[in-house]
Formats: sequence, structure tokens, C-alpha cells
Amino acid sequence: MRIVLLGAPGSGKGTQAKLMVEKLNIPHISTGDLLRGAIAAKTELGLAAKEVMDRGDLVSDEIVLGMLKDRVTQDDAENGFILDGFPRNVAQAEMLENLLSELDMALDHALLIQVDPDEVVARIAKRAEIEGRTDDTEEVVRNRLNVYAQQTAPVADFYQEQDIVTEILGKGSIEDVQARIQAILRF
Ligand code: B4P
Repeated sequence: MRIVLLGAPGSGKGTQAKLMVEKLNIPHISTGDLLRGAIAAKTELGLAAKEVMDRGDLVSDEIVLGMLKDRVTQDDAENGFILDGFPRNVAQAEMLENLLSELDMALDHALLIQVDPDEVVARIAKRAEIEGRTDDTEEVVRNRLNVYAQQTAPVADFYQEQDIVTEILGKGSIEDVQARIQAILRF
């Protein structure tokens, strides 16, 4: 099964993907995690990405696509994957479409996790206390929400045209949201 998770920053994409992996036995591919890995390893790509991420803006499509291509062509992704944080704009959605068609693959589902902006800000403030991510300050989170509204929300329309979008209510406990996803995907 090939799944894309869509939703605002802090909507719980990463949280839900980790729970789905246990049941579906396919890898969770998070472009945010891949980028944070490159930053931690202090690679050239990581250093370039850090500045952009610290502002809450999007890293260049070329960098992210290169990383993604390496990851989806690994053996463990042969039977499917859960993409979290990609695509982040319509250009990336088109690039993904081309990449998958080259590999003779197609997406099965785009799940759009819907959470109110106030809830997002509260969740990320809590995460900031625990993890201390440099892009989790209130000012940067507000910019990330603007970037989401302008660049990422149209990705849902892109997949709506392919009739693969399902909206998931992201409110409630982590387990409640997971139960809604499992009911949709029937696993
Ligand atoms: P991401 O790493 O994708 O970060 P995110 O949007 O904050 O995460 P997510 O929605 O997964 O929230 P989570 O489950 O953690 O992106 C970070 C940056 O990387 C971007 O700003 C950008 O610069 C760059 N980037 C990434 N991908 C890119 C791309 N494709 N192109 C260009 N740039 C890219 O949940 C958040 C918090 O809420 C957690 O603390 C969690 O515990 C809590 N939570 C989750 N569900 C909850 C619930 N039901 N109730 C209460 N709390 C909950």
C-alpha cells in the first residue's frame, strides 16, 4: 500500500505514521526526519537545509526529491510506504507522480489530517518544551502554518482530482485518530 499523509505542521502525521508502520509492515518515510538526519550528520545538504528549516520555510524541491528518490527505491519500500511531509507543494506532487510512474508504481491513498490552527500551536508548544526543535518557536510555527496554507493545502486538491483523498478528523487522542485511520484503510 502506498500512502501519502497530508496535514498542517503538528497535525500528527509523524505520530500516526509510526503507529501505522507497526500494523502495515511498510516503512515510514518522513522528509522532515531525513532532513534532520542530514543536519545532525552535518552534511553539506544538512547545513543548507538547517537555515531554511529554522525560518519555517520549505527546503528546495531538488534537495528533497533527491533524498526521497534514494529512500523509496530501497528494498524495504518495494511493497509500499507511508510518506509523511512529502509532497509539500504541487511541484513536489508532480515530481512524485513522475518518479512513481518511472518505477511503475502509483499511490493508493492520500490521507488529510484536519486539526484547528490553535490546537496545532498548543501541540507544538508542548513539543518545544520536550524536544527543543529550533523550528518549534511560536513565531516560526506561525510562518510554517502560513507556508502550509499557501503551498501545501493545494496538494490536497491535486489528489482530489485523482479521487484518492480521505479527510481524517485529527482532534481527540492519538488512539482516536489512529482508530479513524484504521477504519478507513481497513487494517
Ligand atoms: P516535519 O518534520 O514534517 O514537521 P511537522 O509538520 O511539525 O510534523 P507532524 O505533522 O508530523 O507532527 P507530529 O506528529 O510530530 O517538517 C519540518 C520542516 O522540514 C518543515 O517546516 C520544512 O522546513 C522541512 N521539510 C520537511 N519536508 C519537506 C519537504 N517535502 N519539502 C520542503 N521542506 C520540507 O505531531 C506534533 C506534536 O503533536 C507531537 O509532539 C505529538 O506528540 C503531538 N500530537 C500528535 N497527535 C496528537 C493528538 N491526537 N493529541 C495531542 N497531541 C498530539
